[in-house]
Amino acid sequence: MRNMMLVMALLGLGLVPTGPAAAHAFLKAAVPAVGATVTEGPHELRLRFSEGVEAAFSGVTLTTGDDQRVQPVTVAVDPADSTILVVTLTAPLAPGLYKVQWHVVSVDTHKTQGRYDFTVTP
Ligand SMILES: [Cu+2]
Repeated sequence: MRNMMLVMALLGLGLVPTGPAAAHAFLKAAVPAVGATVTEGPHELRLRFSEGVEAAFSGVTLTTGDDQRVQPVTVAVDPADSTILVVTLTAPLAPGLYKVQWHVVSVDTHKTQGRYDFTVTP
């Protein structure tokens, strides 16, 4: 009984890998890519997940290497593909390190979250 409750709690946190059938939304790809170094400052970020995500309960926080928040114009689900979150920026990103933190609720209502960095060089 106690073990079952622990499993349920961990499932709620998205910490138990339960295979493709569970359909949690994990980050599959991103533009700029996870860990990438790009030479042109992007004007948007695209995060592709393994499942469709719910825009109302999903978000992306972008900060610079020295923890300054970069406020996007919008964070929205791509109208053509519900597995993609699009972060539209006010201007192309200046050179520097950027940290992306994401949290999503997939269409099956499960929460997942993660983070990655990328770098813009002059
Ligand atoms: Cu799930």
